[in-house]
Amino acid sequence: MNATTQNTIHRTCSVAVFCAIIALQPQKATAATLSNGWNYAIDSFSDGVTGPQIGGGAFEFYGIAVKETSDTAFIAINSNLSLAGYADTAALRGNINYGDLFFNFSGQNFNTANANGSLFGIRFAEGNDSGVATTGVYSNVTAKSVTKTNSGFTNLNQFNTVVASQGGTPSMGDLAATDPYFEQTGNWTVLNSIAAGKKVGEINFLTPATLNALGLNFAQFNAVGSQTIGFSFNKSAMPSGSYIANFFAECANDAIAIKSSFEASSPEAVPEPATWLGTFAGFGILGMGAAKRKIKGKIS
Ligand SMILES: [Ca+2]
Ligand SMILES: [Ca+2]
Ligand SMILES: [Ca+2]
Repeated sequence: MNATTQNTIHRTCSVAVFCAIIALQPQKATAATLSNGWNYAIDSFSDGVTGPQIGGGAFEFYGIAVKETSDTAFIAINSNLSLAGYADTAALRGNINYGDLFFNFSGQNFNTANANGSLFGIRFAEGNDSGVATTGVYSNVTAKSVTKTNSGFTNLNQFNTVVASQGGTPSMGDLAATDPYFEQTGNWTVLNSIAAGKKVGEINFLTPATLNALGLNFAQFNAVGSQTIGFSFNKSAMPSGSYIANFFAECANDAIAIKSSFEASSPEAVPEPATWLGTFAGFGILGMGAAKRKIKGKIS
């Protein structure tokens, strides 16, 4: 092997290592964006599809934010889509509305969590095509697609391709548009609506004044959609820990996901039994060790 060949190999390796490091860097905006206790996921402002208009139309979603106290979770959405939905006689129930808001604490991708029935969901749009009867918080949720009956996209790849071809930038809030968390291809694979679930709590809508008093401020991120929708629910309806939450339009004309976490609902909560057992076991071992040392000390 001559020096030139060696040098080429060396450079090729360096580039490969460099690329591997770059690939390990998190995608833009995956880190929590915190302000006044709210965690924001800001979406692309140019990926809402409204007929031929890409960006800024009736289906543009700008952001979602989450805040919590010891017992209450607050959700806020900034968007151009009203809670009444977009009137369309061709759409199921006469409007293309928000789908439902999903929470996934399982660490699995959306389809796997859905297959396991481990999703949680919130129906917040009364006029949408949710499979559950009333607004509220649901556990043991399974999800369905309602894009076909709402003049929507067949799959996410189709949405991403249409947006990019018209000069828009598709994104999924805290996730990249092509993140494998969601199925990208196939027929009617955008699961955007609750099919079934068990009701475990109610939601309470929050006025703009209440949201302001809670320190919500989408405008600091230039998220200036015409609608700001807010609601709260009791955290006892959901687990604590890290989650990915997301919602789509019923037509999948825009969508946002946020990565966040809930603290345990009561900060004074006693340790789990397993923790106590572990602690006693630890004391036991320490005690035995001390006893052995004593005995050893006496013998020697
Ligand atoms: Ca958007
Ligand atoms: Ca509908
Ligand atoms: Ca989006």
